[in-house]
Amino acid sequence: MKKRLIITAVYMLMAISLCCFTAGCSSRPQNTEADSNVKEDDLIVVGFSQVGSESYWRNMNTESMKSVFTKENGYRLIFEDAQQKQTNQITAIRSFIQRDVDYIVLAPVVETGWDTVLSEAREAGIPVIIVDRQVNVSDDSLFRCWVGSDFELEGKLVCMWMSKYFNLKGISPEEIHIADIQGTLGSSAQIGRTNGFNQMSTLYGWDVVDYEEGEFTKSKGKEAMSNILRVHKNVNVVYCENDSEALGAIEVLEASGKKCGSDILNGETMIVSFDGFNKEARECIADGRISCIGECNPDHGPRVESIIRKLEAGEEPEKYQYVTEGIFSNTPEIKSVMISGQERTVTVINDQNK
Ligand code: GYE
Repeated sequence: MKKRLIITAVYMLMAISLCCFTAGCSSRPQNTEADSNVKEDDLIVVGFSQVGSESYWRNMNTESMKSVFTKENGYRLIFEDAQQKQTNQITAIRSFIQRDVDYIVLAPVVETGWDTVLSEAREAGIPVIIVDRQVNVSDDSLFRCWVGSDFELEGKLVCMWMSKYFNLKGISPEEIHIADIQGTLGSSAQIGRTNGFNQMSTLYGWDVVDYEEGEFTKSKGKEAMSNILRVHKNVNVVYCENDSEALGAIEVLEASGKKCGSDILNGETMIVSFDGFNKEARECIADGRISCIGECNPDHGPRVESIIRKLEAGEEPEKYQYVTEGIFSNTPEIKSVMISGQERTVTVINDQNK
């Protein structure tokens, strides 16, 4: 920011002296070459290291970021896709430091392993904003702030919805044989959703039959579902840690002759998942093949932009900013779920609003 201010001041002085020389100080500066340079140099340069393009959620998140960090809004965005690899993210951050960007925005693939590179950013005096998943660092002054979802709460809310549904239909805990298709191991979204699931399944006494890694992708979701079906013939609920995995799981279940739906007492397999903004997943909720989705909002672009505006104005943004999220389902009887004093509304998705 300091660098931009100095450059801007130098160009302003140049423009003023040019104006005084050619037309006297009473007229406004003409559109000189120096002016157009001022505009380019005045842009706030943001280096964004994105996880990858593993899921529908991720693509929407990328779009959200790209749509706000535009030249018209006063930014130059350097976007790097890490293809789900932390080493690529570390390389990207180092290249941002070399290019002396104004801000580094990091959507970290996993939580650990960031201390060294974030110290390098701090030494270079570049503020780091963490978005979506979190980092687990020894010193949290290595980043200015974080904005994203409470993944453990999301997990608990979905489990709470299931419990309400089972009570409503008179399904007892021993009848629940549930498998968890996990997201990328070590990512906050996986850690939180798995923790929420573990706590609630223990609390309710469900029979947890398996955990399989699905890496948040449709193809891995399919592999995971095939593995589960091979070993656990009795599985009747699948807790998918995102919609991409859920769509993969549904394909496999249907190909093996099973019907996806909430009526587990009559042989259906219940699918629950997270995210909720993808068209295909919303159609599955509307037609009953997905029973419940914990909302995970991907629209972080405007949130990160407002953090940068605060920092530019010399204000201190809140360190941890949690986005409030609800639940999507097709069951009108369950209107809300409440956990740890937090009540969340259930939005019913049907053919009209899918
Ligand atoms: O739920 C999943 C994506 O970190 C919240 O990552 C994000 C998760 C999201 O691949 O679809």
